[in-house]
Amino acid sequence: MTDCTESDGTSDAGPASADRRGFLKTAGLAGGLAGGLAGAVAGAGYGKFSLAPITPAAAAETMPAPKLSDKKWWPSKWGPEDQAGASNHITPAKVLEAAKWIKDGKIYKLGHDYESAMPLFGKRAFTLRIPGSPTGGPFGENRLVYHDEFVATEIGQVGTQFDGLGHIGIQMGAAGDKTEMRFYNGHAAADFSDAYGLKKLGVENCKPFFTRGHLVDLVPVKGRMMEAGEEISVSDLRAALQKQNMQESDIKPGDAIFFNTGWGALWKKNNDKFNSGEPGMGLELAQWVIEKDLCLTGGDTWAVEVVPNPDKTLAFAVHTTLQTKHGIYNHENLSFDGLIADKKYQFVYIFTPVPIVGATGSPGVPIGVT
Ligand code: UVW
Repeated sequence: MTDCTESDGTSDAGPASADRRGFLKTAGLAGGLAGGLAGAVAGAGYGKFSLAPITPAAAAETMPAPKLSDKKWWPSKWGPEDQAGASNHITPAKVLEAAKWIKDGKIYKLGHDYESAMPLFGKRAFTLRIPGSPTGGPFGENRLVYHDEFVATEIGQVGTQFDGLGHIGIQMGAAGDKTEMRFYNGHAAADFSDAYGLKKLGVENCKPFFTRGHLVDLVPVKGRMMEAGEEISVSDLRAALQKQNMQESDIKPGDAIFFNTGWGALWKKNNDKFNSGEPGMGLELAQWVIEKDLCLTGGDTWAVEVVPNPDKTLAFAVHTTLQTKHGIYNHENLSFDGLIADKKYQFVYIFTPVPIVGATGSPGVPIGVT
């Protein structure tokens, strides 16, 4: 069995990380780690008693491993250079197997429209302008006029969003030591993190998805919307499958699984509550996903995992477990209303991330075809 447990570091840069640190602060984690670093460095005889300068690498040697990450998770099963992760499951054979699920030719959009009114995590922004209005023209004697848009946003991390493998990593060494800030397949931030786009693990490395999708609707199981901080257990999953007349054994390697918690009903209705936390997967269910060898998880929430984690010392531990350690992708802020209205829980999930070179994620709306 593969280890599936760890925590995020606390040294994210950027405005959005302020909110992540808020969760960590609530958990009492940020201060604990900072104190741990100071203690470890002093205890090892560094500082004023040391003649050698304290390098991040030297400090890292004295650092305890991040919680639940006491062993390295690389090389990946797809090879030491792999950057495509679980999208490698999508082979021609897998596509043909999935295509058998298309029976009535109906297409369901599984995402939301992009607009400034959508809930945004932390201080992320979404702004669209049509300069000039119209932007240009008239051209030619036929007097063509045209509109172009200018969009300012964290393009891969707003609205319906697909996390690429360069998004989430673990600070394995000392704070700020990018040689030990590890991502999928052990790729270190020192080797690929770049202000002008990631040099490795950019979302363009992900292969297109065409695979079997299974929707697990928790609302009928609970008889209500799930609440923030409420974890979906494996027994909840099994209860939902039973209600939906689905067999757990029918969920195969390379398939995708989606969770409807009801939280998506808050979208644009109560953005503050939507952003305040969420129900979702915990480490037990993450382990089930790993054992099933799936390619992707998705849900009607902004992280698809339980926030805050019931273990208050952990932050986004499912992200680091599935994405960082196993290359299993995550599709956030989805909507399953059409599928649920038609009682369709199995479909072909189709999505190609927008191949923005060096991007951490992708916008775009996947479709479910039945
Ligand atoms: C984080 O960035 C932690 O979460 P998400 O992938 O949900 O945006």
